[in-house]
Amino acid sequence: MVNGKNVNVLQGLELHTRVFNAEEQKKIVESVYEFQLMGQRGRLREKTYSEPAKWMRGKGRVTIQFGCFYNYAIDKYGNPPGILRNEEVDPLPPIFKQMIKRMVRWHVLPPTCVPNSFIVNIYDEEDCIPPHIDHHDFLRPFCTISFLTECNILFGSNLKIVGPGEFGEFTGPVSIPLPTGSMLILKGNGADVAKHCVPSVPDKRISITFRRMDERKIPYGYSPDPELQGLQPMISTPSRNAPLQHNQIVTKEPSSRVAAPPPRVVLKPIGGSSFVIGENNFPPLGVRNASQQRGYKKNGFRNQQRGHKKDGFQNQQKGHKKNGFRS
Ligand SMILES: O=C(O)CCC(=O)C(=O)O
Repeated sequence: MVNGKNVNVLQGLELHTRVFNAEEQKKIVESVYEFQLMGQRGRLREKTYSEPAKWMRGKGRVTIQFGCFYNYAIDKYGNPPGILRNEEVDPLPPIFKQMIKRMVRWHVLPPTCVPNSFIVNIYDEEDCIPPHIDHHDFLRPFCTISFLTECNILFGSNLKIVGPGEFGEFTGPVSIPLPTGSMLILKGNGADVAKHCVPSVPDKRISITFRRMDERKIPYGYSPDPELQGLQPMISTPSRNAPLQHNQIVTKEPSSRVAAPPPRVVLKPIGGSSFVIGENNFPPLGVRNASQQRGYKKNGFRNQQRGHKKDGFQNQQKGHKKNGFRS
């Protein structure tokens, strides 16, 4: 109930699973760790990287912002939450632009709302994100992609903080699991009526939230990226599946109808259809060079790597092979 009326707070949410395969997830995660290291070494613009002091359990979420600087809360200069147009952050790196291209080509995001900014959230075990509605300095739809560890995201017009509030314990009417490699699209009521939050996560987790800035809020020093101009969805063949009639979020894995490659855009919750995607449409994400590999090992990411295995990369890999799901 919202203002005494029955409202479907899930309207507008879509969960697309297996948008990025295990190998791609690994490359993206490695890239995130490289940026984290650069941030720690002062090699990113000051506002790009933020690592709060770990003064309390569940309070240490690292953020890396590209495209614009989003001010989460009123700052010491009195700036309200929103995009700070005077601040500069680093531009979108290549691997993340490839991700954006895929979202548009696979009909996951419309060409009218191509993301031009994103925030990486690096959660340690027990970190959380409290209930919020994303600022309207960003257009709808926007999306968040999950890596390393599956967790739940809660939605509701009235999310409750349980206990003292600092510990990431929240409750809400709807809990949606976010599998690794999946992309959650937020628009409609799901973005604007419902709040969402991620309660304290069970293990290390990374999410990347891609958003398009409102034209009026674009930073003064920002130049549009030519690579992201004029992106168009791929021509698609409507499936013979009947459109889904429900208005609840539903997840499907890639269909086994098509021999190779299987469709990866798998869900359109309301009156949508699936798409059959042709071959060679998406080059593998991110080609790594030897020095990057060295950096990865040298910087202690091996431990993370073990974490990956524990968190199911290997299982996913087996799944991909079984289903012939390849780039
Ligand atoms: O970590 C997530 O999946 C959610 C991120 C989020 O809500 C945000 O960046 O505003």
